[in-house]
Amino acid sequence: MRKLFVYSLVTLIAAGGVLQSCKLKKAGHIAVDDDAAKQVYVAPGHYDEYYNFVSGGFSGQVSVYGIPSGRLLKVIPVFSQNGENGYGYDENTKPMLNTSFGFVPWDDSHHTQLSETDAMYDGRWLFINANNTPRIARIDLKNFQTAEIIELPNTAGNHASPFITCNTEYIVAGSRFSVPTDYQNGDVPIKDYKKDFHGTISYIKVDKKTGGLSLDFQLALPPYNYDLSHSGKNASADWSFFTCYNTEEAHTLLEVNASQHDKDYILAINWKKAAEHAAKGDFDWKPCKYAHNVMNEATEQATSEILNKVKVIDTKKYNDFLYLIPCPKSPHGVDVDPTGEYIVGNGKLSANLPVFSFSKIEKAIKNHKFAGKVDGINVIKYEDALHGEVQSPGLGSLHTEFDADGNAYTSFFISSEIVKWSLKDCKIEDRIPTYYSVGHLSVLGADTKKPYGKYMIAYNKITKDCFLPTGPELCQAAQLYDISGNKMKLLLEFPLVGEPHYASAIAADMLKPNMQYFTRLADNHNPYKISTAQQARMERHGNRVDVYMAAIRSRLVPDNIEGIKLGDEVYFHVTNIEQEWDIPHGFAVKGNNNAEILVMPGETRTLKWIPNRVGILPYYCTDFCSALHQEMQGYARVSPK
Ligand code: CUK
Ligand code: CUA
Repeated sequence: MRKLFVYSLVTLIAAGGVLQSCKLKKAGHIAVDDDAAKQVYVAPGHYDEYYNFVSGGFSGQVSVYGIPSGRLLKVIPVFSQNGENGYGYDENTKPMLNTSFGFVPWDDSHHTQLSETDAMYDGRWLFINANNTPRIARIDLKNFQTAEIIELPNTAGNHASPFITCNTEYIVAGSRFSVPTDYQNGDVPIKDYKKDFHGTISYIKVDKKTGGLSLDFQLALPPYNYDLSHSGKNASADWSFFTCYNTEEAHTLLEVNASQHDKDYILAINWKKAAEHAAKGDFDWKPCKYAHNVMNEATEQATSEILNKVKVIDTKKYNDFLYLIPCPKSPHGVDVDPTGEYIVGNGKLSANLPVFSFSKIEKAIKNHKFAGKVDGINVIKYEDALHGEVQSPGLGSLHTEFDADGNAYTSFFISSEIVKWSLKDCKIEDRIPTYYSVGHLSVLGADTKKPYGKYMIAYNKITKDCFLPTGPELCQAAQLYDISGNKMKLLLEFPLVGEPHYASAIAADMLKPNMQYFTRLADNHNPYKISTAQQARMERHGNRVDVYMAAIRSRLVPDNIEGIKLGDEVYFHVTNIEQEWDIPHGFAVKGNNNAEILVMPGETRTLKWIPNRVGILPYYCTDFCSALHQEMQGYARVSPK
């Protein structure tokens, strides 16, 4: 009977989502204030105030928008090969996509996080997760390039990731899918889920100076789905919080079987204490395989190594640092407010929105007041942790963000709206529709202790009639709201790349002073670099041919290459010897079934070519770089063996 009820609730909610998204607005039917255009118009010669780093979802990349204009400034390739600039195709960056499974050309990225010092952005790095083949990437904000990628062993569905602690001590990552660990025999019947499957949470250390990532330790946990995470601030700075759904431990028909429990959990972890256990030796070294890829700045060449063991803390044995807090009903996001006191659990299927109090949680722990234990982990009573509930705010709450004035903003996927409420008394203050089905929100700066406020962006899943139709496949949409007054105001709608999940925004003034405009040739230590056109040459070693090529307006040197034979492996090492900002050169050779490349000033990039046809194959610069760009061409002669 209960099952039937839950099933119909789920169906109803699913249907509700469809109904809502079919309630199409008609072009021109949304009221926007007369001055909206003025607020988002950035005139030629002027810049946007914020960079907005938006996860690309199934594209695997990060896109960078200017706010308030909503203009797309750049796509930063991270977890997918990128046809625009050769990332993942050229010999220099290919190793960035290596994993313990081999080369993975495309992944799914969900959450961005900016590095912080004292719970404020410091403008150094941006982190993002790969969901499918579990990895975390670090992007260097001085050149907007992916600098490092580390794979996570014992993990599947790296979704509760990469959430950082407030001095960027650790990146925290939780597994959405429980699986047999890498050190078990994985060939087990799936029906033995409860016995043989495990959840894993990882703590990845970030080097203070270099940003370098290293996997410090992991926690072995009950087989729930660890969906999302957030770190504490101020009093709660030593804590990270995770949502757990599927506490039913179901492995089939999750839409019904994982919706049975009235309450699932928020898992609160004192990471400082956990790290002390790891330092004390309260762990087992477990064998596993995972990749660590690093881009060497001086040579612009990536290296990839496979590591083979990790410290795992068994939480059945050591559990004086983690606690479960009941949270209704299949929670998605868990969000900590700028003071660090309030923790919001976004129950997707829950009627009310619970707000927990960190000081109350601390008190319950101090007084050893628990409702019982699950898998050795103490459970705090719902009422003992609860600050209050926002009553019937909307349907399908996913994520909550905060401004600096004690207000929270929650996204509701099913009722397609954003609800603003007050943290202090959990009273609803305002609501505004989204077009359509909002996922994540970003109140600019909301994950610091002092949000910028001013603007909020909704990242929506369904577009329908927002823009001119483009056939069956539509881009997804963002909406920009003014939140400086009591009422939220819609200002702008703009299209996105891939699927936006979480996004981070930083004041542009913070990044501009450290921006690197081009590589000085003297700082380029790539072994295949040449510094002048005179150094251009071709070298043969067996069937390997190395062409050291210079690109400069408006020549490719050498421009005639003879002596290549069928069966050769040809490497074009193209150095762009320009020493001026914003003069890239491209390089493509006819019929190369590998790739093309794009080379920034002062850099060297290597393109591999295995010619498979006898004849004259032209090559040329693919980026219009001067009035004589069309003259920037050459011929390669391929002869029989
Ligand atoms: S998730 Cu996408 S709407 Cu992957 Cu953060 Cu919630
Ligand atoms: Cu170089 Cu066109």
